[in-house]
Amino acid sequence: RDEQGFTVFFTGLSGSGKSTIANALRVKLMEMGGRPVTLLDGDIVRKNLSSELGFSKEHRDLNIRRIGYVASEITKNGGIALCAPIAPYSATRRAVREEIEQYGAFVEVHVATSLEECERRDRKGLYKLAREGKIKEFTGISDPYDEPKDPELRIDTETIDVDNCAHQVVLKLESMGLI
Ligand code: GGZ
Repeated sequence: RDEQGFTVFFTGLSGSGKSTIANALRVKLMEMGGRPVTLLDGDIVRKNLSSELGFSKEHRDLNIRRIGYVASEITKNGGIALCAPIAPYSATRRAVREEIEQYGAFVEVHVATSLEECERRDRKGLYKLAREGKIKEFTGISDPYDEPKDPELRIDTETIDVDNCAHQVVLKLESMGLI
């Protein structure tokens, strides 16, 4: 049995479905038994680890580096870390990848829900507020999102359901020999 630690790093727009898929994946991995799984969700990290940070490039980068550091420690110790921040900057994602690959595998999953679809769903009403200028520096509206060029996996949430999305990640992890 392979006990190499690894990190699954979801990236995508607000409302793309990162948290939902990461949670479904967490349940699947836990059902497989044995190994501890730590979910570093965007919301939870912002509340507990990055509560003083806003959404400038500097603060987003600091937030992602903190997530990367925690994930690298988990990976180093043979655990499984699931991260689900927006992580809009490709250079920062690459830095986190390099940090984690010293200790185990880094599996970047682009939750590729289009801006149009995220805005149409607008589950939390944030896109509307961003369009009205009531939220500044909002990713996709008034702040950048660098599309991942070469992720291990790209998921289309517009045509497949959550359970199936999580299953695709499981298949990828199996094909990489990680589970
Ligand atoms: C993007 C924002 C912003 C701005 C508040 N831009 O859908 P949500 O609500 O739950 O997910 C978004 C979350 C993004 O935090 P992250 O830590 O994932 O971002 S980053 O990786 O860039 O550090 C959204 C909410 O916070 N939110 N203001 N201006 N998202």
